[in-house]
Amino acid sequence: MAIKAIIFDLDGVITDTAEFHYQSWQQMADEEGLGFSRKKNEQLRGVSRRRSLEIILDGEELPEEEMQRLMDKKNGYYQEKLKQMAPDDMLPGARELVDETRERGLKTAIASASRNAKTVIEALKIGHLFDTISDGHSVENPKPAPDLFLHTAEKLNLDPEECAVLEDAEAGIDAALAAGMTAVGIGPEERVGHGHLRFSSTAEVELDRILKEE
Ligand code: B16
Ligand code: MG
Repeated sequence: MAIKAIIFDLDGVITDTAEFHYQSWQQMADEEGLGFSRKKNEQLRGVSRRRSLEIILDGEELPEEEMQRLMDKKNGYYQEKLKQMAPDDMLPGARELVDETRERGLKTAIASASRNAKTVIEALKIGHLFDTISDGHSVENPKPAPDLFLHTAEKLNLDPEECAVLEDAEAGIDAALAAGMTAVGIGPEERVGHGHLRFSSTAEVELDRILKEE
C-alpha cells in the first residue's frame, strides 16, 4: 500500500526538548534526594511522564499522591523552561522536511507522548503545517503501545500501512512497528536500528527512501 502520510514524533525529531526534560527531572530529583544522572536520563527518551518517574525510582513504590506531587514538581520546572522556546528552536532540517512532505501531497501529523506538546507546537508556530496532532492526552496507553499512532491514522482517515512514522526513541519505533506502520528511526543504530529504515538525524532524512519502503 502506498504511503500517504508522515507521522512526526515531536521531541527528538522536530525539536529538542530533551535537555529541558533532563534539567527538570534533575532539579526535582536533587531536591527530593533521589538518585538521577544524565546517563539514567537516556532511558527516559520518548517515555511517558509517569513511566519516567518509575524509572527514576528504580522499583521503589510510592503512594499515588506522592507520585503525583513529584510529577507535578518536574512538570512545573519543565513548563517554566518552555517559556524560552521560539520558532527557531526547530532541529536542523525539520521545517524543510515538513514543507517537502506537504509539497509532495502527503498528509502530515504529529504524534507525541508529551502532554505539553500543544505548548511546544504553539511556541514553534507550526500547528498549521499538520493535518492532525495527537499528544499525551489523546490515548491512555503510552508508547511502546501502538495506540497513539493508530489513533493518529484514524484521525487522518488512513490505514496504518499508509503511514510512516519518524521516531527518535526505542519505545517509539516499537510502537510504530506494533501499529503496522513503516517505522523510520532517527538516531543511532543501537537505539532505533530495529525500524525499517534509519537516518542519523532529521537533517539526513530522504523522503524518497521512505516512500520506496511501501
Ligand atoms: P510530558 P515525544 C516525550 O515526547 C519526551 O520525549 C519524553 O522525554 C517525555 O517524558 C514525554 O514526551 C512526556 O512528556 O511530561 O511533557 O507529558 O518524544 O513523544 O514527542
Ligand atoms: Mg521523541
